[in-house]
Amino acid sequence: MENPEVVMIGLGYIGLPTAALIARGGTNVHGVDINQHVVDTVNQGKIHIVEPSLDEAVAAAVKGGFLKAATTPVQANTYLIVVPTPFKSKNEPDISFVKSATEAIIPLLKEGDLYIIESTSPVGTTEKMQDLIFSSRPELKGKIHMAYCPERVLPGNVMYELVNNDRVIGGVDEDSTEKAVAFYSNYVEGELHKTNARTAEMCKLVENSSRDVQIAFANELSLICDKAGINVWELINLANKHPRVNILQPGCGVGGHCIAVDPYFIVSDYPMESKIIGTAREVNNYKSFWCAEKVQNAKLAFELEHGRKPKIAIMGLAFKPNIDDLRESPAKYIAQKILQDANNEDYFVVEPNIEEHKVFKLTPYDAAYDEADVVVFLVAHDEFKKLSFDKEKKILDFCGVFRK
Ligand code: SAJ
Repeated sequence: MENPEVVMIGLGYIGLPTAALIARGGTNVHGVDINQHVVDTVNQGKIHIVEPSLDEAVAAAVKGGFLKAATTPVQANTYLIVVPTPFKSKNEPDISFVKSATEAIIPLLKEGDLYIIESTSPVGTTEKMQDLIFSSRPELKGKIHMAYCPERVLPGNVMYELVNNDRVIGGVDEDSTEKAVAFYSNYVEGELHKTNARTAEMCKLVENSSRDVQIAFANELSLICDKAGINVWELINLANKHPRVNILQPGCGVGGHCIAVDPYFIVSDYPMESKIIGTAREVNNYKSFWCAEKVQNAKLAFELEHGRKPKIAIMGLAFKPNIDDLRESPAKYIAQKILQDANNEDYFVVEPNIEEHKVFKLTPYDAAYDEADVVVFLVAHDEFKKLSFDKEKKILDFCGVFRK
């Protein structure tokens, strides 16, 4: 490809859809990934992740000659950093991928270029990368534009939300913000909100922390109601009739790659101040542990009453309803915990959204429900809601499948 205008570093869940979107508009995009398999797959016009409509977008972009992948960057005008920011040690964010991606493009930068980080990052990361760039290229001071612009797309709806969601765009100075806004306005139909880099970084973290805190409130209520002998689903439904109350739903914990992770980016940098955010993480983690304990107790109670071990159905492994994604899934954690404490009981593990699993032997949901003495609902998949409540069984409904 001659003269790519955009270099996209990181061709994962966000980078690849974004690259395809930009290329679809007729812009030459050079995608970079350290994984050769990813590079080869993309260059064949195929995809290595599951996301509706992404396959067509990538196929069209590659066929049209607008998207090409490689393991190293080349010179362009705009560089997007969309790499993972995992944890270093316990709950401390690791920005080394952002740093190495930045180092790879430092020799390529020239006057007028635009550098954007989209990766979820601790506050101050964009400024740190600015220092890193200027430490080896001081002549670029005041001559390049740098901004932070987080994505906020929902897995499963990425191609729509990338275009239609509002974006928050924060430059290291006003010119940078303007330049980044002009760039995104070519692809995004949602509103583009201008701010500075630190606020944009914090905004992403706060959005997911806010949801985590609200879910923790619901989970805390579920523990209180369990002791008080109150149906938490009915309670929340009634409380939400108040015109200014909107409580979320309790579950078996909080999973996924974002909401259970991003709050730690705040807590690790501001431990003294982020009391509620830190406690919410603890409450949501404890909820999974509590669910596993409840199953253990139900097993023992059944054995005492019936003089035999129960057959147990574990319903759902995904991190939320109606998806096949088991990443950071509390349901998977609980299933592992239950099976690890197993003692000759018969188990049925159910996950209707996946065909097979290398650790769990899967059983169809209706057969598992029919056979089991103890049924543990971990994820409120739509299939489960078709089952009728069987009062002969001990049902542990942690996610409100039978909430009515
Ligand atoms: N959950 C509950 N109760 C609820 C709602 C959710 O227990 O009432 C649980 C789910 O079961 C799941 C977890 O919370 O385990 C997270 O699910 P989710 O649907 O809230 O979020 P994600 O991880 O699929 O996507 C989120 C979204 N962020 C927000 O809603 C603030 C998405 O917009 C972000 O782009 C994404 O994180 C991200 O990448 O940051």
